[in-house]
Amino acid sequence: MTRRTRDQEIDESSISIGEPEDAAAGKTAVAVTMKRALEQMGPTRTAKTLLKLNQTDGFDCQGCAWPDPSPDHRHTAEFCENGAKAVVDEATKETIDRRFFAEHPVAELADHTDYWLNKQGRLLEPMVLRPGGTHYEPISWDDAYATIARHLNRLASPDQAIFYTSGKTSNEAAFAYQLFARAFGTNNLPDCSNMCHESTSVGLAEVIGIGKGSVSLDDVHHAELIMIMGQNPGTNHPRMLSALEQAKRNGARIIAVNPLKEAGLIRFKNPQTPRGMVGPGTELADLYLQIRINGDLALLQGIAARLLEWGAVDESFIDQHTVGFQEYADHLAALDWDEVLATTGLTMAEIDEAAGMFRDSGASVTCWAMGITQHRNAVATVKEIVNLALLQGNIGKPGAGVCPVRGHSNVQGDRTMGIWERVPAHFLDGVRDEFGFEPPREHGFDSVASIKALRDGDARVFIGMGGNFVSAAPDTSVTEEAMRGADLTVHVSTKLNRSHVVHGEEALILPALGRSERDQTGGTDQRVSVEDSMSAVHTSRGPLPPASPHLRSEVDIVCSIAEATLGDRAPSIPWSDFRSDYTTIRHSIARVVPGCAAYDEKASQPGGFVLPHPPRDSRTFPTEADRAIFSVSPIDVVQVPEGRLLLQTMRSHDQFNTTIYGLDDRYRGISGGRRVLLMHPDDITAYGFEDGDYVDITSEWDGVERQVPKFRIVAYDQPRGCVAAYYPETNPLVPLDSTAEGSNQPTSKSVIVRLERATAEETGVRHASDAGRVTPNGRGDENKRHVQPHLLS
Ligand SMILES: Nc1nc2c(c(=O)[nH]1)N[C@H]1C(S)=C(S)[C@@H](COP(=O)(O)OP(=O)(O)OC[C@H]3O[C@@H](n4cnc5c(=O)[nH]c(N)nc54)[C@H](O)[C@@H]3O)O[C@H]1N2
Ligand SMILES: Nc1nc2c(c(=O)[nH]1)N[C@H]1C(S)=C(S)[C@@H](COP(=O)(O)OP(=O)(O)OC[C@H]3O[C@@H](n4cnc5c(=O)[nH]c(N)nc54)[C@H](O)[C@@H]3O)O[C@H]1N2
Ligand code: SF4
Ligand SMILES: [Mo]
Repeated sequence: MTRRTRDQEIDESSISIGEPEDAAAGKTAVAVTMKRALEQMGPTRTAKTLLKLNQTDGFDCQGCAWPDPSPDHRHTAEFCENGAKAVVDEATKETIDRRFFAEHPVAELADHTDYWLNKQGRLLEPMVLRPGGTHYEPISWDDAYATIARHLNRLASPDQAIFYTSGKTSNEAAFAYQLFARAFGTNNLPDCSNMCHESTSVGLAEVIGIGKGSVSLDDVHHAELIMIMGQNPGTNHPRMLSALEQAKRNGARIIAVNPLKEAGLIRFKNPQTPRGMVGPGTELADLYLQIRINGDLALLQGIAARLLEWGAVDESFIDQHTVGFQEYADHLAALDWDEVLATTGLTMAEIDEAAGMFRDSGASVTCWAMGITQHRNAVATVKEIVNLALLQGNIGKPGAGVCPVRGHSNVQGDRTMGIWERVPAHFLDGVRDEFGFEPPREHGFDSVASIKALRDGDARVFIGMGGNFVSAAPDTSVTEEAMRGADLTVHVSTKLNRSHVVHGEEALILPALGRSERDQTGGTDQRVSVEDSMSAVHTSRGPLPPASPHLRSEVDIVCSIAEATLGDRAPSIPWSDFRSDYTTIRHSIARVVPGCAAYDEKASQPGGFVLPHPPRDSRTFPTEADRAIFSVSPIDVVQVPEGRLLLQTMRSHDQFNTTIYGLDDRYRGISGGRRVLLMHPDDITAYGFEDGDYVDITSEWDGVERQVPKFRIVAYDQPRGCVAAYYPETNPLVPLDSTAEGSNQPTSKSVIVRLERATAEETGVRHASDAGRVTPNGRGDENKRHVQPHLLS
């Protein structure tokens, strides 16, 4: 069976549970921010960084993609608790040098969690793990580039290389990186977006003609109704709460749709105001719909059916701007209400109340995030959000729109710059015309396809521009084995993570400058640019001296790899000009990327500029039909067999994706550990357990079982049959083949699981991520005592 690592045992033994909170931010958030900042950066660095964060002359927060207010509306402290944590984590004074790597064999590092690895500090110089080696050793930058070039140039086909990107990469680095991959000869440009908002991009592009949201911050401030679905902004987009507070002050109402009662959706204590610091704060959700996991599509159809019955629709918008209305209306007229109620777990009165709020609103915004996109039918749900908006003409008018809230700070910009395995042909034409080579036209691998290609030996080299692919990807044990099969793995990184210690035959860690650091590549001060979740582009310039003189910028690293690899191939790409002056890259962006004319000038003005968005700007919809498209989707949800539960994997308040800052989830009342399973009190009893028991969690999919050991049950209010646990600890349970239809996004919020009491005598070998055992159905643990769970009717 299984042995847990020391890290995990510490986690298990130190968990403590209190009451969930019913308000976000306030005094505690400020105290936590200052304590972390002072501990890890000291007073001078703290002042230098936090006062420059999200200011027009400063740097863009490396946390989430929530937009900044216009320049004249910014505060001195224009950041949130979790933005500060992201900065502190990067600007920490802790560092790891070559002695650290000499002292710790890779095999030992692989036995630690991502939490421990990240805590060790900033990477300082390039490191290599030679074939058969036991330790990472220093390597010069030139030798590192030569190593990459050697591996890439001996591949049988350029399609055997994978160029992954995480969403922190600047527009300049992203543009250079995709250009390099395409000049090398492949569209294998998967990114974190494949696991994040891919379902959004696919769904929106199909029905409104562009894969991005249609609102501005001003629209949120002036909306009459805001519905927030599958999103936990108090933790993941905290400054969104300021925007929601402002909207409420302007008279907006808010509907929250979430299986969990998230503190940040209930009440906000704005630390910028006296009322928020010492008073009760602002109540946010007027209606809180505690929906069953994946019940959203049914809810949206229920609301729309009511609006149709009541005639609360915008007929002239429907006539002028849409197609497919009649089929959609017919579908809703025949809606099976029993199915809607069963799927949502809501009452008729609740759905009616939500529909009434839409009827009474002249301008509505719907926001969403991972609770919508990480399901099998996620693309259909995104299109259903659009259906509801179209019905009332809520696109392309002030105070209204569809608002996917993106994750990583520049994930949207990276896509705009061509980090996309299926980039449209006109983008490739632009590349060809600008740089005089014919880029490959065949689509490349997305994230899931990349894992399969590595697993099957069809890909031999993996390069990661930021990120932590091994921990972020689904099906950890399959992904880890796939990675170990590569000839070369390369990671451009700021901090140590699991993807460095689960490596190919040869491995490189290339340490990059972070956003908070001064970039003097080519001997001058360089700026970079980024795009937020609302298509606003602006520049960013870090204030701090770099953690080490050996760090290089991502732009520098990409251009140098390209030069070493391509030699005289693609001679018209000016890699060395790109590197010595990023303005050169911005000039190329202006000529290649749609909507980016005069890019350098516009991005550099205070507050930057907003990219064009035809539905938002002029109610034009560049779809196949040249109009917005109503779509018809069946209510087709995952059926959970008897005795099984539906697991969602989510973030705590103390992590940024796989970067774990600490072991507390303050708003949910959980502290000291992460190996917890949130479960309804009645389900706990029905399954024969007690609050505080330890269980092994097994997922069942397509005849294969995957397991993670020893999670502590925590009684937690949510719909019956639903459970929740943290990512990435539960990623071993997410089957690689279980992906959303149309977007191939892993279904991390819909995992069918069963629980068994954890046995005391678990032994055997296991890695720190507890890359769960994968066993054929029924042949797992013959001698484990199975607690046969049953559901109460
Ligand atoms: N501090 C911090 N900020 C972050 C991140 C971070 O890790 N830490 N990550 C960044 C990234 S990359 C992203 S993509 C975003 C993620 O931001 P979120 O999408 O808010 O992140 P999750 O924690 O995955 O939370 C999903 C929410 O959806 C709910 N949910 C789960 N299933 C369902 C469902 O079926 N229906 C509905 N209606 N709700 C459901 C969960 O209860 C939870 O509240 O945050 C970004 N910002
Ligand atoms: N089960 C489950 N799995 C999920 C999700 C989920 O909700 N549930 N969410 C998915 C989502 S939404 C996302 S976006 C992905 C995230 O996937 P990734 O983006 O791959 O993962 P991160 O944890 O954000 O990457 C963290 C690493 O990035 C590096 N890094 C940080 N800053 C910089 C920088 O400035 N430059 C460079 N070069 N490197 C840097 C550091 O070394 C750090 O260890 O995970 C996905 N996986
Ligand atoms: S809301 Fe997001 S971008 Fe803004 S400061 Fe917080 S983490 Fe940073
Ligand atoms: Mo994300």
